[in-house]
Amino acid sequence: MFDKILIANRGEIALRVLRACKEMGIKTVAVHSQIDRDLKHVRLADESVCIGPNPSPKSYLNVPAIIAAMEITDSQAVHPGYGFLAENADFAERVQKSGFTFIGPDPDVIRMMGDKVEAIKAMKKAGVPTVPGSDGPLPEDEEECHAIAKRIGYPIIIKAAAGGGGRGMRVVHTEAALISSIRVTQGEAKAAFGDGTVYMEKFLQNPRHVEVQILSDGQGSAIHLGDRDCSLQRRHQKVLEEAPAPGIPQEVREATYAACVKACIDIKYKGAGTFEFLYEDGRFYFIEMNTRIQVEHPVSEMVTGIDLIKEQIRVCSGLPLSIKQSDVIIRGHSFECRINAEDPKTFMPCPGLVKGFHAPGGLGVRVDSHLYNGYSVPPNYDSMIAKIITYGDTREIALNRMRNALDETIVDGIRTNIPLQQMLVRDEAFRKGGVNIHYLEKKLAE
Ligand code: MV4
Repeated sequence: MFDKILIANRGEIALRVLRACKEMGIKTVAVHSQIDRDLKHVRLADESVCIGPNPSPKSYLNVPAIIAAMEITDSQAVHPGYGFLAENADFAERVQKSGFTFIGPDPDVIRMMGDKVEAIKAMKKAGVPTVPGSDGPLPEDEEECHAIAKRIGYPIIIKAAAGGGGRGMRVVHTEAALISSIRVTQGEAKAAFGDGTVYMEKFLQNPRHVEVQILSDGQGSAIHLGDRDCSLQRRHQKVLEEAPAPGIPQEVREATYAACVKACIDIKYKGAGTFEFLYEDGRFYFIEMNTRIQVEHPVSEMVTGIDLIKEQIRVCSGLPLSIKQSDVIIRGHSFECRINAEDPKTFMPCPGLVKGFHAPGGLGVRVDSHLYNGYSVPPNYDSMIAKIITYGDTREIALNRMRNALDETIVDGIRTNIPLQQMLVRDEAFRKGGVNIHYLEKKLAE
């Protein structure tokens, strides 16, 4: 097992990783930008290193500074958290070539999943259900593109191979709009990612976003930890997540899990990973794989009792998983509300001084947050300041606990999206379960 881990992130996830390290008896190194010197995890870490000025490219994305910090602190491994360098194959490779361990899959696996065309190809080969599509990059020839679209059937969606997470996509409803849409998407993809490769899929009109959590040791063993429903989102930013996804037939889920586990073994996946699916009319359709720990991982931890960060660290140190599939029992229900420092109506970020923070509590309530009284939310980074997670034996109990937890939370001094979350947990359709990816934006438009 590692003796010392460097945490290449900030905020709540850096604190989450630090807590896992402390439980495992692993020493910690925090790296931070200038403005982040008073972050909670920096105070709690065994050592800390300032890696640069506030803008992310000069600090949390500054690869030479992070590698240098690993060298001077004699760290053995780096945990990237989510965002920043978490899915950067070149970073993972630089870490390896410097003689350290990247806590995540191998660079070539990160690279393959970063190319959505390659990812879909690998998953389809492993038997994971995918969206009917071009099964590869679109050809230059216009007639061939028309033929592919006709075979799939309109509406279709053009996606950038280097995109993902909602970047570089365009829906096409008619044959007349096809070629210009392809050209515009190619141009945008080239400008945004340096790669103009695009592919085509059938556009699913009213799906849910359901994802499967996996853990894999890269040595032939992989397990799943069930699914999460992340359909409540705005502009591709998730707002409220839950586990398990409500109302999905057990045999449909089990078949999907089995395919995900097989795919992990096929590609020698190492660490924690998420298969993203669209779920419509009783069927799963793979769209992307995320090779990082995700923001919403706690809801899977709550319904399985498994510490995903500790398992990530274990398998990346070369140990086998501490649990086998038969040890994973999905029990009860969990919700997560993301609390952002933003205006609840305009969604504009609202950084500033937190004069008072009162966290909710009680049975089945978990708060993952780096907030404290007197903390100042900097304007330089993501506006998420806390995650409130609840658990209950039933969906209704967990949801009522969330309603009460939100009602007792106080964040004084800055505006937050708590009023939006309070509205959502009282929403009739959401309380019923199974709303689709368009529900929140439609409701906000009303
Ligand atoms: C789709 C789709 C419908 N059909 N693909 C958006 C984020 C990226 N991960 C994939 N996305 C979508 N891909 C097909 N073939 C609809 C979306 C989509 C979406 C997906 C998940 C959660 C929210 C979404 C909001 C708008 C569009």
